[in-house]
Amino acid sequence: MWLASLVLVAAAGATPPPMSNHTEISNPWFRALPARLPAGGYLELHNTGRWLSTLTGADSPHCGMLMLHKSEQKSGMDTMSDMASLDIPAGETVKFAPGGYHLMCTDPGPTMKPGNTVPVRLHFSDGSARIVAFSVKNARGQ
Ligand SMILES: [Cu+2]
Repeated sequence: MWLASLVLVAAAGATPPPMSNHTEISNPWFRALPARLPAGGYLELHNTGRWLSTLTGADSPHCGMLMLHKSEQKSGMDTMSDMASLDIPAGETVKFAPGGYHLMCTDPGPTMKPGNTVPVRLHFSDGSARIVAFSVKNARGQ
């Protein structure tokens, strides 16, 4: 019995826990725009573990598509590109914010209205996932 527990503890030390378990999410929100324009999704991801966490995508029943995007300025132009994945190193925090990393919700459903809350499932590279409730705010982030 004692030996069996010891083996279990050793195994737990060697195998990283699911990424979704050591990635804390704070301040998740969508910026809803009029006329069903795409809504930007913002949040902070904090990796509380000793292992890398890699976000690979997101989906929501309230969005046609939900993509990982990065906005940046290139030679004075605003550009936006797809990201296949985003690493959150052990112990670090990655912020999604207007003008930078964002989730892009195309063809948002009628529930994407300020005051509502919509669920989003975040996917990690080890196959784990986490469902997060996003607050919907208006264009001014209120
Ligand atoms: Cu975008």
